[in-house]
Amino acid sequence: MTADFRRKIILDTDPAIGIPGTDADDPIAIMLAVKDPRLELLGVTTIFGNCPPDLGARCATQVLAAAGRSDIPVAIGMATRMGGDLPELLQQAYAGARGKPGSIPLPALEDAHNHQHAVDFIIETVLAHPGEVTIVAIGAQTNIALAMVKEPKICAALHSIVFMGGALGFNAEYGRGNITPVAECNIWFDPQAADIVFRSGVDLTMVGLDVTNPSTGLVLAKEPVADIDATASPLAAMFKQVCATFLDAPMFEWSEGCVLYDPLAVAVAADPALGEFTQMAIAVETQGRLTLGQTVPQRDQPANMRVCSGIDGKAVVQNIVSTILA
Ligand SMILES: [Ca+2]
Repeated sequence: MTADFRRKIILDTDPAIGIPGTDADDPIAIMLAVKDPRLELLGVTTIFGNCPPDLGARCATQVLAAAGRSDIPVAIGMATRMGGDLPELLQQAYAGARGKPGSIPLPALEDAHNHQHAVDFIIETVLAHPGEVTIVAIGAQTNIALAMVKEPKICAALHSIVFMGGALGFNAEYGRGNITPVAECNIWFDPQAADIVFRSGVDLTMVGLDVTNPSTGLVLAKEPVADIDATASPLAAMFKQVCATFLDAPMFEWSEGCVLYDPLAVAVAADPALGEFTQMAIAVETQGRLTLGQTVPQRDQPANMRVCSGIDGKAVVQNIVSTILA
């Protein structure tokens, strides 16, 4: 890597800060995307997931402000799946605590986005930098799939997509599913969208539950979070606050600490040789009654993505923390 090269990325995310019952990994991924010197963050696009996308835009704006990067645009994306519906469990969650600001004050909505829809932001930004933009997708893939449908030229114009999503079962304990026994959240949230992305022909890298789990060491434990000096910078304070919300009300009972699912996708975008990778053909189940959203290896098909199959999670976590706090 040369010193003057920075990979241009758009971060498509479902960030929530200070909202009980949400994950801390999206805001940490935004912080890493801003701070990693190998990346140039062109914009943040929000999608439904941890919270609705308009609330997510307010959260992203607050994180960018803490990082001193209010110049980075935030565009609000889809509030539903491509089909226009929203999973029942999210409708219920958004009617409760996950539909409104929590313990961290947020800017008003009119101050929290660039007044352009995420789908159009993706299209315009990718076409403005042909061959250069990587989308790091760390939520449902609805915005990206709709951008591909609305302007198919972006498929040839994209450099690549790195996504956190899916589960293949390499890891018997964690590598199957987290929202259903066989499906991972981001893919299950909109299987039709993932199917379009997987068949797009774009250079794809999958960072799934097989590596984003406690067995690889990819856990930000309580102790290092407690050790962060919140007076060091607004970003350090935000980092600590965001982790505290998650540690107080974890989304999954996998471990004591924050599993850094989404930041790993950002880290892989910054360093494509970060772990071990396997070329595979992966399809998405879009029909199954019990298997909706399952990511299925296709033995007889040509590979359509490189799959992250091994990482030194402990080293990755240390690197992420030191990069954000640098
Ligand atoms: Ca996410």
